[in-house]
Amino acid sequence: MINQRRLSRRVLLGGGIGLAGLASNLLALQLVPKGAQASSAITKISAIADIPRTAKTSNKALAVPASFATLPFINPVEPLSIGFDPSELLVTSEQGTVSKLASGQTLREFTLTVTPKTILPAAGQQFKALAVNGRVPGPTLRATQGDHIRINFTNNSNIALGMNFSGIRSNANDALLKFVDPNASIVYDFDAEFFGLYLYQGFKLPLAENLIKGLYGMLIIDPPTPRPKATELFMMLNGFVFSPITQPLPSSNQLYAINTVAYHYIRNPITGVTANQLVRVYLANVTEFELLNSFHLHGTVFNIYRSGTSLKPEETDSTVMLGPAQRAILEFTFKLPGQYMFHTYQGECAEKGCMGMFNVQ
Ligand SMILES: [Cu+2]
Repeated sequence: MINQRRLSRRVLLGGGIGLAGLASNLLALQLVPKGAQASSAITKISAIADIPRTAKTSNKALAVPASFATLPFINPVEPLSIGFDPSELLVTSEQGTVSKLASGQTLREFTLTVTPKTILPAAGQQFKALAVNGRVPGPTLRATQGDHIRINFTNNSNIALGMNFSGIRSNANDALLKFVDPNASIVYDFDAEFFGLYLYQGFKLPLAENLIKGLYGMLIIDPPTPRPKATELFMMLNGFVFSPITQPLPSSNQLYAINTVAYHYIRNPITGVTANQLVRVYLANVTEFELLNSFHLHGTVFNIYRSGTSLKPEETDSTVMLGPAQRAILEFTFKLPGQYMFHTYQGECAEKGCMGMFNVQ
């Protein structure tokens, strides 16, 4: 108990102080009864992402620090009501159906289907999304450099749209030139030529509402020699606008999140991480309208691999800024057990949902 208290104080002192309100919120975290903290530890993380997980997440409503009660969008969302759980999205990736082409090259086939879906980024805040495979973000697709990727894409929405694969050298990327009609399908074929952290992103008209509709997901191309073993997490910084989009376009969103549901990882802190264990976050910014979004982590520093296209980190920091559609791989360890908050450094975005917590053992 003494250690716990001393650690909390240290995290408080070492954490970000630039955001008004966060320090006091963090202080309040120390006051949560131990039992409440334990009951909130529900997210199980597999050691590496491509090991099938047997752990299940609990969906029960969780206690949050008292001072968080005044924040907008803090009330819990029942994952079963929207058909996907951000605790699952955080740790789940797809390897595709694997076979060999006549050339001997590995073929990975994925299926992506766009369907209109009403989601709940916060309690009582319905949003009409275009979900990919029933979820926002769409599935994290994973291949290895040298593979051939085939994506069987079906548009079950009522508007024409196409999927773009950012950073891939292929004319499969001309989504704007190859809109897929409602209830029609197309096959995207391309090589996983260079390792990195990429995006797939839908295009439709009007262009101004592309990202907020939820038409996106990560495409990870792993290097031929895998990165070191780590606990791997997939986080997309996203946002939503509930009012109709009109000209002039808004300069901000009305709700922000990591993986769609505001404050999800505050109510459901990430567990399964121990001190001195390597954590790797695949981070992408798909926030529309803001010029920048960011990820800041308390109490440690991370190596930053921008776009995931290098095996050498470009910098080491506790904050990374990302423009729209930019990505980075972050690697870090926690020196000591305890609670570690993460959030965007854009204050408005943090106070409207873009925050979370690690409970490190
Ligand atoms: Cu902070």
